[in-house]
This record gives sequence, structure tokens and C-alpha cells, in this order.
Amino acid sequence: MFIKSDELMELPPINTRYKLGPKITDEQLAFLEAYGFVHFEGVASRDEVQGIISELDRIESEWVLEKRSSINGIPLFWGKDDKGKKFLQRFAFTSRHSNFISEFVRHDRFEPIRLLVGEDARIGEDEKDGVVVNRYMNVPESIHPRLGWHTDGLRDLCYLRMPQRMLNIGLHLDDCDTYNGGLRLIPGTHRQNFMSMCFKKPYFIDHRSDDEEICVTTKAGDLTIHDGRLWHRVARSKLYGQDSLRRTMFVPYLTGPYEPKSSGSKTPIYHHIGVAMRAAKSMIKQVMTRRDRLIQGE
Ligand SMILES: O=C(O)CCC(=O)C(=O)O
Ligand SMILES: [Fe+2]
Repeated sequence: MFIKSDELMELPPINTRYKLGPKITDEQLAFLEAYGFVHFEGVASRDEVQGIISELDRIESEWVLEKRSSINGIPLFWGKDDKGKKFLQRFAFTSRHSNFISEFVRHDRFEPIRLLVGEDARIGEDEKDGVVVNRYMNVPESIHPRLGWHTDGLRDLCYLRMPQRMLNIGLHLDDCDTYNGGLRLIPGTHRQNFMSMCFKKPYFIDHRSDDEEICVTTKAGDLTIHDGRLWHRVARSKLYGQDSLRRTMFVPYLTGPYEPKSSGSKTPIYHHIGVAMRAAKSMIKQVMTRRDRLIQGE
């Protein structure tokens, strides 16, 4: 257990969902400190969620026509949907391609979250990967049906330094219960030591459930904050095709020097590794399908 039992007695139940008010309360802070995540419900209205979803569909069709493979050096993850159509599974810099999304992420209601990250925190619309959207779908040609166990501190760990607190602010665009995959995390692991952060699980290839994991079940419009040092994964949906669709938008709140990206920016090394891994996986899948067909005499 990563949370001590006397500490647990003082804490609200782990499935507590809060309302986002003008300030992050002491209770919400204590919750985040202890468990490593906190869940706010109904932060975006149904109309806003619908607005963001339509914008994503529009951006996707523009990028299909432009045959875009990256934005500002950040690779776009193209897979195929249940109808075999090109399907963008990871968008980057979305708010720079949609006024609607840009205005939404800069809305006053998120000010308490910005302050939680830091007095001088800013939304990195042009930095890192910008405002990212993941779309998970469970179909054979999906390149993003799930995501294996990881912490988001890998880069720091590679430099043999302990990752500092990094808060991931995610807006959920679909209803998602345990059955429909969803975010799994091991509460309290953001306070683990260096060795545990490096070796508790093999990064990204381990998809097995953990006795101590919890599932963050969300409704469209909910917002979650999770500490990137936690061990977390996204489970595969037990549904198929459109029913298994899960969309999440991550807004980068940054402190430190301003480092904007542009069309000339280089692809970061970890994205090169990701591209190579996805290509290898897709090749293996194709070979296996061919082999199955040959065996079946098709
Ligand atoms: O989609 C999610 O909820 C989490 C995604 C995630 O952990 C990541 O992209 O690093
Ligand atoms: Fe992550």
C-alpha cells in the first residue's frame, strides 16, 4: 500500500468527485497530495463537449486532405477506425487550429487549476505538444486501443534525476466506465522512490491489471488532475468500434522558460522511438493477419 492506513482514515473516500469552484479547497489539495489525483465532475457542459468534438472532426478532415504527419515536429498518430477509414488517434496543438478550443481552455473557470500548478503557470498552447487530444478505439487497426503502464517521468529518469510533481489536466469527452476501458492508476505511487518509478513495471508493454489499481470512471465533461509520477495506464475497452471510443484532451500548464515550437521544430527523440515502435507493431500485426489467412486457406 502506498498510502498509510492512519492517513487513509483522515481522507475522503477515493471515489469522491468534486465540483470545480473558484478555488481549489484544502480538502481537494489533501486528496491530490495523498492519492495523486483528483476528479472534478461536470466542468464542461454537454454543448461545450460537443463543440470540441466537432472541432476535432473538422481538424481531422483538414489534416487528412493535407496528408499531415506531424505538427511542429510532433508526430500525429494515424490509425484506422471501425470502417477502415483514416482515423487520427493523437492530435497535437489543437487549440492553434481551433478558436473554439483555444477560448475554451483559456476560460476563467480554469484559473484555480493554473494557480495550483504555479502562480506564474501558463497554458502552453505553442509549447511541448500543445493541447493534445487522444482518441482510443478498440478495432484491429487502431494504433491506440490502450496504453500500457507508465509514469510520465521517463525523460527525467533517463537523466537519472527524480521527476518533480507534474500535473496532467485531462478533460474527458466521453462517458467511460470500467467496462469501457479507461484510466487506471495506482493511488499514492507519485510518492514512490526512484527505483520503484524506474522498475515497478516494464514501461508501456505491461497491460496487466494490478491489485492496487483503481479505475477513474468519468462522464463527458469531467476533468481529472493526475500527478504524472503515478503509475497509470489506459485499459482496452470491452466494447468494439464506435462504442469503444474514448476521447481525452490534455492541457499543458507550464512554468519556467517560454519555449514555443514552430513548423521548423525538430521531433523530440522520445517521439522518434514511439514512431518506430508503432511501425514495428503494425508490421507484426499485418504479418500475423496474412499468416492467419494463409492457414485458413483464403
Ligand atoms: O488518456 C488518458 O487518460 C491518459 C493518457 C496518458 O497517460 C498519456 O498520454 O501519458
Ligand atoms: Fe501518462
